[in-house]
Amino acid sequence: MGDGGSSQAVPSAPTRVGPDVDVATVVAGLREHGYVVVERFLDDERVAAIRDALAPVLATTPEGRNDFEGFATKRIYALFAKTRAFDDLAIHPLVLGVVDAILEHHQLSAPTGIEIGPGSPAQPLHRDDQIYPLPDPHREFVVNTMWALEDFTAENGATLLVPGSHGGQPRPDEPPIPAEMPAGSVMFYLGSLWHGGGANTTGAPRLGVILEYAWAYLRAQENHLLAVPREVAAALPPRLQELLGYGICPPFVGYVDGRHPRRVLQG
Ligand SMILES: O=C(O)CCC(=O)C(=O)O
Repeated sequence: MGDGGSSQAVPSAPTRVGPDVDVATVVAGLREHGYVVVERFLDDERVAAIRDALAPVLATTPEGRNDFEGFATKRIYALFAKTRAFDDLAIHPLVLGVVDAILEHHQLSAPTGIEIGPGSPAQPLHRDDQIYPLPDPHREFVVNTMWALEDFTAENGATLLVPGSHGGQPRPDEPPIPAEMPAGSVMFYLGSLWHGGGANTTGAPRLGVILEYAWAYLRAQENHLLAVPREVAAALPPRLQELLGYGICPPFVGYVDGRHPRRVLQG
């Protein structure tokens, strides 16, 4: 009897997992498919608390200025200046474990609330790593998380993505699929995955928050040092401070007057 080793199919990593998933399973799914949805990571109570915290912020947030932002879409920039609702999630062990595994040294790049308004058309498909003009193929240097603050459906603008389109490929021909997920889910996706916000054909907005991480040797999309007031940053957990720019990348990228930036923050 042969050992059958060469003919055995390698089991595919899942793209949908439950909230008790481990880091290795998410990383395997990301490497194979470019995205993984962790369903119901947050319970209903937490989702409601986040929505309550964001409601007054959204009330004063203008709609977008171009096709990419979406003329009927509101974007909450400077998120960590405006709410404490994501402090623990940005440094959750599952999130950091996954981002550590793919990026090693990283920082928050573009933490943004995204409320796609009724009637909004689909956002152009794009890759989050495209803003950095580096030739393909390259190592993954962006990992994003999309936190669903209500059920994401094909109708209300669930993020559209092309499974397996990561790794430095040109824009794929096949149509994207909607990443439908129940409220409280978080979707991890690689910066090289082709995706975009979906069209919202319903009468209600679709609210999600992206916490995007980028390789720490790159410039973060948002300048957190100016976006988040220093006294706010000083009260944050140390790991979150680092992710918001008060950290160094080995050996010493990001120093301030020869010292670790956290020492400057602490005065
Ligand atoms: O809102 C979404 O579902 C995705 C938005 C997005 O990809 C972006 O703005 O870069």
